[in-house]
Amino acid sequence: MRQVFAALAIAALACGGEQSGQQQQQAPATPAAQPQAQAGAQAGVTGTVHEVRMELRDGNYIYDPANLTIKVGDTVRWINISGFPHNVSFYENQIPPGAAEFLKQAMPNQMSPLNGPLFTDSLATYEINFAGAPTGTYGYFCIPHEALGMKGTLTVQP
Ligand SMILES: [Cu+2]
Repeated sequence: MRQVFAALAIAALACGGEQSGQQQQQAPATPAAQPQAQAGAQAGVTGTVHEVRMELRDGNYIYDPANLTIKVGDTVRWINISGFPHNVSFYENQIPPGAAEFLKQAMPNQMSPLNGPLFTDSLATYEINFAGAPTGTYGYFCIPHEALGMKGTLTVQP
């Protein structure tokens, strides 16, 4: 029975991987040897988390760091520090091919496609995992503060 469950779990992971992008998942060479580990970790997730502060500092609304480079499978965690409400919205015309479809699946609680929710609570966090994400540079902004220059980029590397 245990083997059946493991096989089902692996099949489910494989389906999810195919849906999230056309890039080949770099599956670790551990076929069915570690069913617990495979069930506990989403396919392609590196476990690396990068934090970006959303902040009003010296009169400027900023993401810090404004420009961040990550690897496919990393997680970005935005933190609501001050000057909120803030959010994370991606520019439809400043993201790589295929990224809009990826983000529509990967962004939690979107207000509308590519637009993350507004955060009004101190230290609220917003996380996006980039497993299966198209590589390239993603431009994004904060809806309340775009005109005040609150913008950032993520560069996703293989
Ligand atoms: Cu803002």
